[in-house]
Amino acid sequence: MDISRLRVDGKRLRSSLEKMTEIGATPGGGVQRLALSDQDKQARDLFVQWLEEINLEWSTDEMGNIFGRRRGKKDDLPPVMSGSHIDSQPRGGRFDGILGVMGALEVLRTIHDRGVETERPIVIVDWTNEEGSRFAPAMVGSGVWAGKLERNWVYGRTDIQGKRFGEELARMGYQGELPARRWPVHAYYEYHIEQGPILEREGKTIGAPKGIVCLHWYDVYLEGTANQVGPTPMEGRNDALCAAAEMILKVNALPAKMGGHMVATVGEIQNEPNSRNIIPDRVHFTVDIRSWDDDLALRAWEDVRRDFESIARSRGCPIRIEETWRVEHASFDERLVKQVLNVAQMLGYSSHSMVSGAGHDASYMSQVAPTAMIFVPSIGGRSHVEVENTRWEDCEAGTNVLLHCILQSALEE
Ligand code: HGY
Ligand code: MN
Ligand code: MN
Repeated sequence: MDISRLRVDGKRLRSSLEKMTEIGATPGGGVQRLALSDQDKQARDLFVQWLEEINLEWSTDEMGNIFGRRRGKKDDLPPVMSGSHIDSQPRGGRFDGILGVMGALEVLRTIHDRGVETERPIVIVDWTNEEGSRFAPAMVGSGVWAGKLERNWVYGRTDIQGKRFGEELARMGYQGELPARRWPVHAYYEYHIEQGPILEREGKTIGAPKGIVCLHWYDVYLEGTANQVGPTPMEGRNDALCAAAEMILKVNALPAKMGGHMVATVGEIQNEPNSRNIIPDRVHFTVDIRSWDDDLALRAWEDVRRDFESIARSRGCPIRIEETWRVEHASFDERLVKQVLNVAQMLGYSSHSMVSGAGHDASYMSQVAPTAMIFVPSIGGRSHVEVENTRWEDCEAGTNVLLHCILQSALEE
């Protein structure tokens, strides 16, 4: 069989994605499948059912990562691995993460249907809690598996209701016996929507990122003095929300102040008691700083942290800061990145080299195995929103590139 003529079944890929979209579907046309939620479980159940349909042995480790394995002729060789995540953002998009899992599944279905034998085994993976929205930080499934995060620390993380990660994982029924501990991987490919405007602006179909920026996450807690808003004079107030407001604008001004390519965002805030006629006395907000230059991101944090402390002093609002999580910028394997570009060209797709501003499990995988990603365009550059969208032809194109990258690596001795 001339392997180079193999192509995936775009209709079957679309049907699987549409079935997954029904799980946690939101009124605005997006999905909500928060990590370890009932919707995450439902989607996982469907995923393993599909793995069984193509006779894949599957397993779950103690982080709930799901691995489906297809044997190779030389089955003891390190496998080629591909996957992403099933969990989503609140009111998230229909493609983020799930495209990479369904894409890898479509590749395995195609190989299965055509009876292709590969030298190396192939492993498909769903990584637990890539998003880090319900339980911070992000990418904990791949982070523990790669040996970069400590399992019990992750188990102890809580969501806004105080539910613990480890208990929710057990409740959901995907807390496996297998240790979440890495084993040798020959090549890891992650297929994902770009989540930005570059491919659409350049008119290109396939993105080949050279890597992913660093992600630094912080949590800031402020204490004020609650009081009745009417009788309490303005001077002498310790208004925790006003302190937070000043700090949030400092975060927003940080990239321009520091120069260099960086983004800095406050995405989440809780304000208590959150009543219109009580001066707020407890505020929590998050800070997300990203840059290709890890040192610049660290210097930026030190700078804004000094501002936070002086604002807290001047407003008489004691501050507590948690340096929650940092993952270094990821540099992908040059040979595999080149392979993505060559395969795109072989298949007749236009391509573009870039850097990923979004974090992915490939951030951790690149620290322990040769890694590359394949991007397809996000319409309007939108993601983490219900209107997130990618053309079906582009979904099929990216999956064809994934198919031939996996095959080329799996046929290597
Ligand atoms: O934060 C990110 O970029 C990813 O969606 N976890
Ligand atoms: Mn993602
Ligand atoms: Mn995401």
